[in-house]
Amino acid sequence: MQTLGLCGLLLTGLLASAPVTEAAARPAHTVTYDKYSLELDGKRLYVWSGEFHYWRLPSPDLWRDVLQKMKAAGFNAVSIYFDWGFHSPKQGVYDFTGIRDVGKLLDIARQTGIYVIARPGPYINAETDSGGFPGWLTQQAGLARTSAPDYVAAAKEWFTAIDAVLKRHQVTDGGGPIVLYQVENEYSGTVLDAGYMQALADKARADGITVPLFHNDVWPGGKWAPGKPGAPDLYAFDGYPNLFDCRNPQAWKPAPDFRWTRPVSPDTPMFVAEFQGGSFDPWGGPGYDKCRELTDASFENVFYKNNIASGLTLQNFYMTYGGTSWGWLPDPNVVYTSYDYGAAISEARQLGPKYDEQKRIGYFTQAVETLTKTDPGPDIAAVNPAVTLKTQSNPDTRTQFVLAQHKDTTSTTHERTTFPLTVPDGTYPAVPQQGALDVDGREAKLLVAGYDLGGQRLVYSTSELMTHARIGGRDTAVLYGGAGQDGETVLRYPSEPKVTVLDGSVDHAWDAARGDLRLDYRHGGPARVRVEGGGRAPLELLIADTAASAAFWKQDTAAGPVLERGADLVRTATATGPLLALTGDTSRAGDLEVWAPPSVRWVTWNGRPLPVTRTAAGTLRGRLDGSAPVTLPALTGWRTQYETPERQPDFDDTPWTAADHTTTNNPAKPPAGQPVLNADDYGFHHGDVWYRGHFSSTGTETAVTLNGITGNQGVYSVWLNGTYLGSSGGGTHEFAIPAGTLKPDDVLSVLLENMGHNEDWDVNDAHKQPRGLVSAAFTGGTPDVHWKIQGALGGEDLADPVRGPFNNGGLYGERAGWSLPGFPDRGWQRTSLPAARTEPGVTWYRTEFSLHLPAGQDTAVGLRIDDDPALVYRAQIFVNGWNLGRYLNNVGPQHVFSLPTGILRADGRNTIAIASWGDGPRGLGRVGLVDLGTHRGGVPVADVPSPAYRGR
Ligand code: IPT
Repeated sequence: MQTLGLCGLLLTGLLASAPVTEAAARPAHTVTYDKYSLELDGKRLYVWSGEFHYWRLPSPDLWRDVLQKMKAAGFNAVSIYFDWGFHSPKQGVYDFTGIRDVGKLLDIARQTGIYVIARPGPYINAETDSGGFPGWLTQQAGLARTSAPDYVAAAKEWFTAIDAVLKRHQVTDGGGPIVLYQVENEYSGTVLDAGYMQALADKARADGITVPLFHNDVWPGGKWAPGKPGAPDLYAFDGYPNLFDCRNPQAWKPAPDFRWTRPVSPDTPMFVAEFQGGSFDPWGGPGYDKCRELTDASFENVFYKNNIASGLTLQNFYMTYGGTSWGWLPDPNVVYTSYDYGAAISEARQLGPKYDEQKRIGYFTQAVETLTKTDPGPDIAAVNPAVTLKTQSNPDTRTQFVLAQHKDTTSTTHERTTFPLTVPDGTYPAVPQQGALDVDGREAKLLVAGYDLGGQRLVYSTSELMTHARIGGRDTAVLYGGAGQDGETVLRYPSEPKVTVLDGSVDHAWDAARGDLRLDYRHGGPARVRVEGGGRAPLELLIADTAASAAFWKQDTAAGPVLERGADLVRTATATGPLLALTGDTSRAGDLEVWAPPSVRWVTWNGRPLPVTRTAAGTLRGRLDGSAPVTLPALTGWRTQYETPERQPDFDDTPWTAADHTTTNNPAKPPAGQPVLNADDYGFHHGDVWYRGHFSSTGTETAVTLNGITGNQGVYSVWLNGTYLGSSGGGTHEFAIPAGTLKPDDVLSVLLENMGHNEDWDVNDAHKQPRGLVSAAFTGGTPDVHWKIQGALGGEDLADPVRGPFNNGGLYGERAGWSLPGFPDRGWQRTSLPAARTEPGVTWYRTEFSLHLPAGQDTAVGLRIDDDPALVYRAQIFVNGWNLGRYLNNVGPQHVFSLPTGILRADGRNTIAIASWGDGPRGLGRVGLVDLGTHRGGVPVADVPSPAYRGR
């Protein structure tokens, strides 16, 4: 073995002369398609895409982290909803700066080398407030998602704004990443307005969108299939076969055979725009660990391969990174703050078995080009009738793809079988010829046969092919199968080749009559076989068990493809002359082995020289460090302050808005004789809202009946002249007026939590359901009430445009800057947690802490609240002024809140402010920081601008 030294000077020179990746003028490309696949510049593409929502990760540098992790797993595309409401606090006002900088997002996607499927709605659903509609859209008379002129004008306003950014980032228009554009979303119900669909498509085209347009049908029923009035170019559908009940994570539904959908749109590729990547989880739900179990690696294995074997060549997984519905982003009926979704990449950006399985299948789709053009073939009868063998084959090359699965895809039994196989290379009556093919529990196997693997001829393999590449003149392939399972690989040669088993135990036999080299083995971790001579280029087979296969990474570089084994993640590889620059993440120290062209002699890891030795097998091997330990500080030094001054009759509400509208565009009208109280009518769309009703009582009033609409899990609390009357969970409630409470000039104070607007899935304006008070009636009198209303400071004219429309509601503390860093809380009382509640209403808790997390590492930090679930209270968690969590102590299930780095200063001072609302004995339980995952590596993360308190 030879140790390769590295000259620091030379390295510096190489790095300095590294080519600039951004070409000055980026060439335009074509995106076309036929019935088989999408084509880029005429080259077929298997689109293997993951869904990611930048608006659920409010730290732009972390967008790069997520996209690099996707790219490293073999995704060649990312599908992105653009959330109208996230960008538009007010009609005519659009913000694409800071955490809303979608131009930056699309640049990062391009730099990462991942295509973008752009989904700007206007309606997106997505378990978010109003399904992505801005709050101001509640004030339209016309039915949303139809040709109603007010709605269409607004939708066009949004397209004008977002398309101006998107059009500059199309692959067709200067080499940007966008390859497809979706209009509307699951517009497949009872309202189907073709004029509206056509108007959206026309608008996108008028705005300069030149990539193909598509729509995602809710199921493969042919809604908006090409040729129908209003239909876009491509047809796509959605599929969530295991549905959304995470309480029963083992209750699988059968895997759908989508081959029947071929005639639905016969001339466009089979395209699933959303296929289940996890599940949402509602308030009080079982939590995302259960959703991850419902859609675990075995689900991906069985269902995603089944889709491939149905002929689908565009697949997008919803979600691949879910993120956080921070602030008031969640739709109240379906989700809470976390949108982890049980996805392959967790909310805290951690990778696990689901990521590994995506990678195994994803690498396969990207390595095997013949997969992009297949027709269904006849099923093969397995000897074991519990196993079904479906086939697809490429009409040009006759490569066969054989999906071995349980006849009942929900089955958990262990089946073994052999089967007959006919490929252009001949007929094999029983495959494998030794041992058997295992279908063990919830697994499926997608086998490839009759395939030109680089310079080799693969007759068949009962191992699955993860990837292959020609590296340094040698075909290198990674095969895998379940640990301990039999594997058999047959390769065709003109003459007998030489077989060398470098690692592991592999039997080989030469069938001179056929020219078959047959390798038999058990999958383990991993075997390494060299095949040389025989009239073909040399071959190296790396035969791993499923777990061991996850350690392989592959990238394309200017010097050709490279392969690595080791590390928790290899993000990028850049070859420049003899230098291979790798970036990636490690948690524990371990070896990294690199398969690279012979020109590569030096390796850097995260910018530093990595001493490597050349192994006997000709690869390079180095040792990577693990991460340094991280200690998070305990949260101490809490200060507390009760607010809720609005309950007092002498509170000055003169600056508040008079809630005196007598008419409204909103379809919900107030009761006769009462003013419009819907908070949305007054521009207060998100979070908490206060009402103060001034009236002159006669002294005979004994009760007041209020109707407050909060959305699921909301609350409102009522005070009369400073006396607490009680609270309601939303809806109509009668509050008794205790004797002696009335005065000549009375003030009824109501604090109401708007949990968010409903989605508009059914095209019935459900998002327009009022939020706030809708009526008030007294018993024993009919006083005339004059209402004032106050929500988030400034209403639609945001007081805090940096954090945006979803960050703040109208709590006194929010309006007074108590949530912000730098607020002078020195006068507040010191407290420790858990803390008792002193009065019904809202009490704040603040503290600061410093973090000095080790440089060059990525620690995902969470904030954890724990308390007795019998105690009824709710809290909003502000970190450096950002509302990163809403906690319902008695409802759950969320106790750990992800604090994205960038918002959380990894090296600096941080402020936590928690506003707790309740009328029980507890103000706030125990609060601490938790390490949700630490790796050496990561991406550079700049602090997100977080304006501090400046006096109000
Ligand atoms: C589909 C929506 O298109 C998507 O926005 C999201 O809501 C997803 O579901 C569920 O997370 S609708 C599906 C329930 C048929």
